[in-house]
Amino acid sequence: MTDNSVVKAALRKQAIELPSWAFANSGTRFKVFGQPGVPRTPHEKIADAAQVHRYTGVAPSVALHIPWDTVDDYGELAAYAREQGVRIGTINSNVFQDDDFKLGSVANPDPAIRAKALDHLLACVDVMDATGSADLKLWFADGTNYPGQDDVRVRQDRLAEALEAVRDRLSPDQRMLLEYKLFEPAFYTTDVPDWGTAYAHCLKLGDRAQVVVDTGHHAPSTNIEFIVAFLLREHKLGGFDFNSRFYADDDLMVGAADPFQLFRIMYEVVRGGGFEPEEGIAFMLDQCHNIEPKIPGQIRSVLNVQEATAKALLVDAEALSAAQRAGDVLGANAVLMDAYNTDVRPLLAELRAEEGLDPDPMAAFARSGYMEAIAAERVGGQQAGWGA
Ligand code: RM4
Ligand code: MN
Repeated sequence: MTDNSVVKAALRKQAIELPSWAFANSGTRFKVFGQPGVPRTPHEKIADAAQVHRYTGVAPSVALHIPWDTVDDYGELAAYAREQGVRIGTINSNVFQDDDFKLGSVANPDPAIRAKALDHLLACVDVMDATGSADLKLWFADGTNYPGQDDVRVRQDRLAEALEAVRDRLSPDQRMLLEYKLFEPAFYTTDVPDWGTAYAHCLKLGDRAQVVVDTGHHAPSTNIEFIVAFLLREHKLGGFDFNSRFYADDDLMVGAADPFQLFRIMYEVVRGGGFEPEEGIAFMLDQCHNIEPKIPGQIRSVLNVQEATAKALLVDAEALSAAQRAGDVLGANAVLMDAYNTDVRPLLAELRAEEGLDPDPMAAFARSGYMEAIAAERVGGQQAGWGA
C-alpha cells in the first residue's frame, strides 16, 4: 500500500467547501423542525461554518446561496468570513422559489420570465465579483410534469441561450458549474436531467463551463464513479456536491448511506489527477441536517470525505496496474479492497495532531461549549431556513 507520508502530504492539500444552507433549518415538504441556536443571518452561518474548519482543518470555504444569503454589502461579508478564518466560495443561484418560476426559469415559455431568471444569474456574478468567488453553480428546477406540456426541444434552446449569456458575463478567472438532476420538482421531463445533457451544454460553452456531480442526483444504482472518471478525463468535471442518498435526493450526510461508493468515487478522482490544483475540482458538500445537529453533522461529513480520500490514496497504484495488465481479476480487485478495508482513523488522528488539531474533531467540538453558547445567545429574530 502507498506510504503513509505520501498519503498525509496529499491529505494536507485537501479542501472541502461547506454549504451555508446546511447550518439553517431544513426539512421535507412535510415538516421543517427548528433547532436551538440556528443562525438568523448569513454572518451567523459563516461563524458556524468556521467552527467546522477550526476542528477539521480542511473546510476553509463556505458556499453562499442567493437569495437565501442576501446581504447589503458582500465585500463586508467576505471580510467577516476572513476574520472568522474562512472565505466565501461558490455562489449558488436560486431560480426555483419565485412564483414566476412555476413553469420554469431560463426555459420558461414566457420571455419576460426568462429575462427575470437570467437577471438573477447575472446578479449572482455581481456577487462573485464582490466576494472574490471563482465559481457560479447553476442548478435549474426547470422541466415539465406532463407529456405535451411544453416543447422539450425548444426548452433546450432557451436554456442554451441563457447559459451563453452567463458565460459572456464571466471574467476570465471565473467559471460556471452546471449541475444536473434526474427529476424533482419536475416529474416528467427535466431540462438538465443527466451528466450527458450537462456535458453537451458545457462543451458548447467552452472552457469556462464545467459539470457538477451532485451525488444524490442519479437514478438508483447509477455508476457515479464512471461518470467522474469520464468527465475528469475530458477536463469537464468542475466539482462535486457531496451528500448521500438511500432513495432519491435525500441530502443525507456524505458517506453515511454508502461509504464504499464514496471510496470508489474518490479513487477515480485520485486516479484522474483530480486533486492536482490545475484540475480545479471543487469538493463541496450539499446537504441538509433535518433531524441531527447541524455543525456536528457537517464535521462528521467532512471527516467521512477525508476518510474516503485517505483510503483512495492508499490504493497501491503499481500493484493495481500490474494486476490489471496481467488480467488478474481477483488480484486487482483485492488491491482496491485492501485499501478500502484499511482503518484510516489512526492515520488521520496522527495527521491532525501534527497539524496542531485535536485528533478527535467531533469530541473536541462537543467539549467546546459552542452549541450551548449559540443556543443561549441566538434568541429572538427569525431563524434562517430554506423557505420551502
Ligand atoms: C438542488 C441542488 C442544488 C441545491 C439546491 C438546494 O437539488 O442540489 O445544488 O442548491 O437543491
Ligand atoms: Mn446540489
